[in-house]
Amino acid sequence: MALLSFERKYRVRGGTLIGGDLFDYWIGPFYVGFFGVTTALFASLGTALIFYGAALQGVWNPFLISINPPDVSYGLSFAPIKAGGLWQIITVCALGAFISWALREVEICRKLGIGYHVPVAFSFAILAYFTLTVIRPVLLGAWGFAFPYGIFSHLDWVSTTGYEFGNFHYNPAHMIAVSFFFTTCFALALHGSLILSAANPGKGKVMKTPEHEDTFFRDFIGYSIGPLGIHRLGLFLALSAVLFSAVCIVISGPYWSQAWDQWWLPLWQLVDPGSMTPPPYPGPGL
Ligand code: 07D
Ligand code: 07D
Ligand code: U10
Repeated sequence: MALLSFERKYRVRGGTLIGGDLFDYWIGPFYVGFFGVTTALFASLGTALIFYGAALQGVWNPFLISINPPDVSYGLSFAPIKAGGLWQIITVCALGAFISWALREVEICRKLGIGYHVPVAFSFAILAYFTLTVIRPVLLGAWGFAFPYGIFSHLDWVSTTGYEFGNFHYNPAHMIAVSFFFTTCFALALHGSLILSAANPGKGKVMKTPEHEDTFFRDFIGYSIGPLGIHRLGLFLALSAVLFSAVCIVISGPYWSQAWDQWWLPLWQLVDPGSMTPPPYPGPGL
């Protein structure tokens, strides 16, 4: 069925989680729904407040706009608008928009009768953001530990936070997350290239079947995970990457507050009891 006639057939009422028929319609290509409206409201309020913050600071260079969280001295209380309160409201808007976006995905899945894999996957991204801006700051006792909303300023936060723990690469969960990210790219490159090699063989040539794809990997490494399996693997790899990212940052501070290379000492001494204890990390900049 051609895509446009399919859309006409499936675009019927029902499947909404809330609001019944109220927002159960489309605007152009976009499904609206109750959560489309809440997304639009949260996103426009959040964006407007970022512009308001930019106006307050007189900064209009898009790279330099930065809405900063309150100073650590405010702890977990509400801060004045110009001293981090704006960041707090924008965080509520961002979470409202992201969660609405996920729920709008759920409604679309219900209309189509497909699984909830896409909203489940997106909720891992939301979890990572929630960990950075809510869970870890709450565990550390101040909103000031969250990252600022700015293109360059959030990079400064990642760098400073990393060096607070010496060499952040020694964080074991960061290692696992990075390895999952690398593996995700590797798997996508293998999958994209394999599909194109069979399904898009070039002008005048006959398209090959999934059996050809399976046989390539059986010939090559003795095993094929299969056409469904590779998508399960891809989802697993990508979600694990994000999950371990959330873990790597939430343990930095709440669980471990020294340089991360020190975490390895007990393990190191277990493997080689006679080994010298390496000197403690000398601190950033040395
Ligand atoms: C390609 C889908 C499209 C999405 C895009 C992002 C905005 C921000 C807001 C001016 C893959 C749209 C951007 C709406 C404009 C204002 C106030 C997704 C695709 C194109 N980062 N980060 C970027 C965000 C964090 C880090 C780029 C968001 C953590 C590093 C973009 C969040 C840490 C680098 C961006 C977030 C971190 C970046 C490209 C939220 C750890 C880069 C993103 C809400 C995760 C890279 C200048 C991209 C860069 C980059 C957005 C969080 C680290 C501006 C929205 C705190 C090290 N980040 N980031 O392609 O070039 O994503 O930075 O959590 O090197 Mg970041
Ligand atoms: C948080 C994004 C959520 C996004 C959402 C959607 C919009 C709408 C609209 C486009 C999690 C937003 C949508 C706004 C846009 C339109 C229309 C994703 C999020 C909800 N690191 N490191 C990571 C590497 C170093 C440090 C994660 C590599 C240094 C800190 C990942 C290297 C030091 C933190 C990672 C490296 C350091 C991290 C990020 C290499 C700095 C974190 C991915 C090769 C000196 C962060 C949860 C992620 C983290 C994180 C990779 C180096 C510090 C595993 C490959 C040694 C402080 N690093 N890192 O989490 O875990 O995505 O965050 O050197 O906080 Mg690291
Ligand atoms: C995959 C796949 C597969 C496919 C695929 C894909 C994965 C095998 C069959 C999909 C993959 C691709 C297409 C590849 C490219 C994708 C990427 C690289 C990922 C990154 C994507 C982007 C960068 C694009 C991002 C664009 C977005 C998110 C669209 C932006 C849209 C809007 C701002 C509108 C959002 C709609 C909403 C909120 C609901 C409906 C609401 C409206 C239309 C507005 C109505 C508003 C109200 C009622 C309230 C009033 C509010 C107002 C007026 C303010 C509005 C404010 C705004 C901020 C808009 O595996 O198969 O192929 O294709």
